[in-house]
This record gives sequence, structure tokens and C-alpha cells, in this order.
Amino acid sequence: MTEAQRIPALPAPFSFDPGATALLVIDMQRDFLLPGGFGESLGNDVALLRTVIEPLAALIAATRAAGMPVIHTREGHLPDLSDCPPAKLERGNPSQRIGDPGRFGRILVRGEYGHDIVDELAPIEGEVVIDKPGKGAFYATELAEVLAERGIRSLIVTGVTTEVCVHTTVREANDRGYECLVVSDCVGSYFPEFQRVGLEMIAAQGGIFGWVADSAAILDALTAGLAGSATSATGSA
Ligand code: TIU
Repeated sequence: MTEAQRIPALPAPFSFDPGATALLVIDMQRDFLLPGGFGESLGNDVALLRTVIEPLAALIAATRAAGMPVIHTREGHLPDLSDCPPAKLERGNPSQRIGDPGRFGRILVRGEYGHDIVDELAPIEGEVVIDKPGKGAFYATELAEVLAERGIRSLIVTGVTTEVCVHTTVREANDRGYECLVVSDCVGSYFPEFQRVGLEMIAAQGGIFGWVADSAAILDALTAGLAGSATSATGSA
């Protein structure tokens, strides 16, 4: 076990073991984030989601430098849509459904340009990318096995959208016994009100689903941990 770190957070400081913690980056996909893409075609303002890219890029870089795993997810479906429940397929704008041709390829279909992660946050070699058919990252995926194999017990959760895929995943993770720290400036919603309330809901009632902190607080802890691990690495060599 590595030395525990503490991050100032709501509703209370978040303690975690860097050796048992992963950064989870949820659905930072072109279909949701690019101007002209699926998200915008539904009338959403993608600028609200795009504010996440810069702080999240910095957090991903710091996580990699600290030697902690970064796990990415993508929401999407097989080309024949056999993993898409009819109820999901039939919902939404009838002119822009999952599998229809969009500006960046077939909407939310695996292998299409729009389904992949934005260039600024592209996974690097060796990082796990979980393809998920649902909103939650645990449903019908290998995420639980990936975390168990790596001994991960805490998740630093980022991505989009706050009230949909981030919330669903945090709730799934919480019920499975993971401690989740949600990063307020590294999650985004098309709806400012949902962003605010979504974050409040996580930390309410003594942290009913988890903790909330901004990326600056986490960067401080990761940098301090890096300094500490450099010292202990020298000591144990
Ligand atoms: N990733 C994710 O949140 N999927 C969505 O469909 N989100 C919406 O807010 N629509």
C-alpha cells in the first residue's frame, strides 16, 4: 500500500491510496463534444462541455506522471445495433437516432470517427478503454474485472455528462463499494442547472454517492504524492 493522500473536498476531505486509485474519464467523445456533432445537432450548447477539456487534460497528465491508471469509457453500440435496447433506439429526436448518419459518421456507433475520444484527451498506449452500451460504465462491460485486477478501490471521476453518464456510473460504483471523488471542473453538462444540482446531489447527505473537489485540489495532492514517492523510491532502492 502506498502512502494515503488527503484532498480537501465536499462534504469532507477525501482520503485515498494512490496505489489503489484510478482516474475514470467518461465519454469524452466527439459525438458529444465537437461543434457540428450529435450533441449540438440536438440543440445543445457544446461549449459548456468543452470547458472540461483543458483542466481534464492537465489532470490526466498529472495522473499519468503519478503512475496511476487512467481508464477511459465510450458510450456506443455495435454496427448492427444488436446491443442497443429498442427503447433507447426509439427515444430522442426522430431525425437523429443512434446509428443514423451524422456529421462524424454513424451516431454513437463503435469504430466511427464521432464515437471516438477527442484528440486532446486521446488514450495513450496501455490505457484501458471501456466500450459501454449504457449510461453507467459498469453495465454490460468489463470495468469491474479491470478494477479488481488492478486492486482499485477509489475512483477519481471525470467526463460527460454530469447528470447522465457520470451520475449513473458514480451510483453504480458507490453501490459496488468504490469511493468516488467527482471533479467539479472536469465534469460537464449541457445544462448549467443540472451541473450545479448534479454536483450538489453527490456530496449531499454526508456524501451519499461520493465526494466533490476541483482539479486544483487533486493536482496539489498528486504533485505532493509524486514528491513523496520520489523520496520513498530513493529510500527503498
Ligand atoms: N455520456 C452521456 O452522458 N451520454 C448522454 O447521452 N448524455 C446526455 O446528456 N445526453
